[in-house]
Amino acid sequence: MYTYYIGIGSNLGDRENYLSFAISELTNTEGVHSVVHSSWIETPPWGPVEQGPFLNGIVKVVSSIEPADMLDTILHIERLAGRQREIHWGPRTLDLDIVWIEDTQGYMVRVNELRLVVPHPYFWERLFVLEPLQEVYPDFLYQGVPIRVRLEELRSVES
Ligand code: A4P
Ligand code: MG
Repeated sequence: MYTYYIGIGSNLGDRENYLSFAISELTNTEGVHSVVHSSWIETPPWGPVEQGPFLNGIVKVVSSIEPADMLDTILHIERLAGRQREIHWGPRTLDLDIVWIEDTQGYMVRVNELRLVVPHPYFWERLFVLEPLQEVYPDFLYQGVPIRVRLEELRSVES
């Protein structure tokens, strides 16, 4: 069994509807035991592409699905939401990224494959990931640093 923390985002069309759609698809996926999500937060676009604001959150999924199959599951849900891959880091109806995985003992699961890298490479730099992650996982630590401390650092750089 794994616990997945999946980053979710949308900045095209009816954003809230795409996020709800993803939640119901994940909930109805075979091998998924529970789905809990953070609140949705509106965030300014991060990165070099000029685009509209995102609605972001984190979805916590407990599941027996193996990581590579979970990637296929989320890519399938993105396609169902009409996601087209055009611009890297560009606007999207639905983006699902596996941010963090733990095993049953609570140990982090690392994946380093061509198709899948976990922890997600930029997650520790991104307020739009860490703010909702803190909501569903307040005791989260990365390399010994509590998420609350990291958020303070990132917020002080931003302001
Ligand atoms: N892939 C590798 N590792 C993973 C993983 N941990 N989770 C591969 C999911 N996929 C992973 O992804 C391309 C390929 O990455 C997948 O086919 C999978 O095999 P993609 O979603 O098509 O490409 P992308 O989204 O353009 O790139 P990427 O790196 O996912 O972009 P990001 O990092 O998601 O950035 N600003 C705000 N405020 N909020 C956002 O949500 N998102 C982005 C996109 C930019 N700015 C943003 C936001
Ligand atoms: Mg993505």
